[in-house]
Amino acid sequence: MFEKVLIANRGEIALRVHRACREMGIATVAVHSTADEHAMHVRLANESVCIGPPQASESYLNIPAIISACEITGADAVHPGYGFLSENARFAEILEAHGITFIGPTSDHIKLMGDKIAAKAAVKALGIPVVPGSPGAVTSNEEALRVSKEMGFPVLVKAAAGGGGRGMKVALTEDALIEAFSTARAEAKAAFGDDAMYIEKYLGRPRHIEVQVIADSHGNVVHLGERDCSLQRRNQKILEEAPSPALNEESRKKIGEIVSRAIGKLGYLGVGTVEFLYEDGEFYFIEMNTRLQVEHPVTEAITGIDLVREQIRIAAGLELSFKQEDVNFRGHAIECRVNAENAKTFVPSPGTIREYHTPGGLGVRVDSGVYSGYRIPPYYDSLIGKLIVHGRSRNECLMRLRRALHEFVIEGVDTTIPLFKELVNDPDLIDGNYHIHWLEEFLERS
Ligand code: MV4
Repeated sequence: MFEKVLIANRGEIALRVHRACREMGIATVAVHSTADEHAMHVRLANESVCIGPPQASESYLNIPAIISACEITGADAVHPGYGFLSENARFAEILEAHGITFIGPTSDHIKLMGDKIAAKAAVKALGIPVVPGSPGAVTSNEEALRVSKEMGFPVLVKAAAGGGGRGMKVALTEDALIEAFSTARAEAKAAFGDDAMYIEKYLGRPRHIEVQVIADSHGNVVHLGERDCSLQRRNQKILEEAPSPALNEESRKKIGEIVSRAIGKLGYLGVGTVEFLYEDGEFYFIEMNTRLQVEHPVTEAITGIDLVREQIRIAAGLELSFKQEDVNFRGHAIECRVNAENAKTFVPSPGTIREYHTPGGLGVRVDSGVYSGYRIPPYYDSLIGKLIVHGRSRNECLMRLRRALHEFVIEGVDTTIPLFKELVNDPDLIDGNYHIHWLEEFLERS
C-alpha cells in the first residue's frame, strides 16, 4: 500500500480523498494555490505545498509544479479528484514516467474515452447500445446531409473532442443542418483545436442515467447500479439520485451486466461511469467518464462501498474487496449540490461565510470543506458542498431531505439551498417524473 498520497485538487473532493487516506493509514500531501491557504483539507493534510497563484492554469493545472511537489514530499501516488487533471492522459503518463502512481485508469483508456467518436465505436463493439448516428467522423456537408436524411430529423451534431454538452448543435431540418454542421465544426476547431464531428439522432426528452463500474487489475469487474442525473441546468447537474425512479430491478440488472461485461473486455482499471440517455425504456450510450464523479456519494449511500478507498486499493494492485454478488442495493439516496450562487439567477456569490450549521442525524451526510468564517475564493467553480441523504425508501429519503434542508444554515453568501427547498415539494419531483430539460422548464415557470 502507498505510504503517502498527494491530492491534486481542492475543495470538498480534496477533503473526501484525505478522509479515505486517513482511514487507511496513508499520509496525505495537500497542494494548493495561494487562494486556498486556509482550506480545510490543507489544514488536515499531513503536509502541504503551495503550487502557485489562484488561476487554476498556474496551480491546479500546473503539471511541473505538481510533479515537483511529489518529488519534494516523496509522495508515491497522486489522486486527481474530479475536474482539473483527472482526465488528462498526459498527466497520467508523466506521473508514471516519474515512478508515481496515478490513482485512476490507464492513460490509454483516458485517451480513448476523451475521443467521443472512438469511445462510441469501442463500446458499441463491446455490446453497449449507442445512439443511432453516423458510423464515425463526418467530414463534409454532403456526408452530413446524407447520414441525417438516412436516420431522419431532428439530429444532433457533436464534436469528437467535446463532451459534457460542449460543441453540440441541434438541426431540426435539412435546411438547418448545413448551417448547424458548419457552425459546430468552426466552434469545435476554435475551442478544442479539433474539428472532428459526428452526428446522432436527437432524443427529445430523455433521462440522463449513468452506470457506475469498478474494475481491478485481477480481472474483477463489478457494477454498482445507476444514478439518475437528469436534474441539470446548462449541463451542470443540480440534484442526483440512486436508484433511478425510471428503472426496475430487471432493467438495472440487465444494463449493469452489459456494462460490466464490456468494461471487462476493455481491460479497464479503476472507477468509471458509463453515461446513457434513457428514453421509452431504451438505453443509449453517450459518453464514458474515467474519473471519480461529484455524485459518487449517492452510490456509496445505497451500496455501503467507499469508492475512494477502492480506487486507492486498485491503484496499489489489490483485489476488489467484494464481488458482484456481495453488492446489495439498499434504500434510496439523493444528493443536492450546494453552490455559492443565487438560487434564482445562478450568479456566483463568492465571499465570507458568516453563520454555518450543517444538518445531521440518521441518513444525512454533508461533504464540504467550508466552515464559519471561511472565505470562498472567486476563482473556482461555485460548488461548496454536497448534502447526501439516504432513506429506506424514496419517500423516506425525500422526507429526510426536507428536514435536512430546513436545518442547513449558510449565511453571508447566496446558495442553491432555497431552490432545493422548492424542488422537494414539486409534484413531478416527488413522483420522479422528470427528464433532462425538466429543471430548465421548472425555472422558466417559477
Ligand atoms: C444528446 C442529447 C440528445 N440526443 N444526444 C449533452 C451532454 C453530453 N454528455 C451529451 N448531451 C446530450 N446528448 C442525443 N443524441 C441531449 C444531450 C443533453 C444532455 C444530456 C445529458 C445531460 C444533460 C443534457 C442537457 C442537454 C442536452
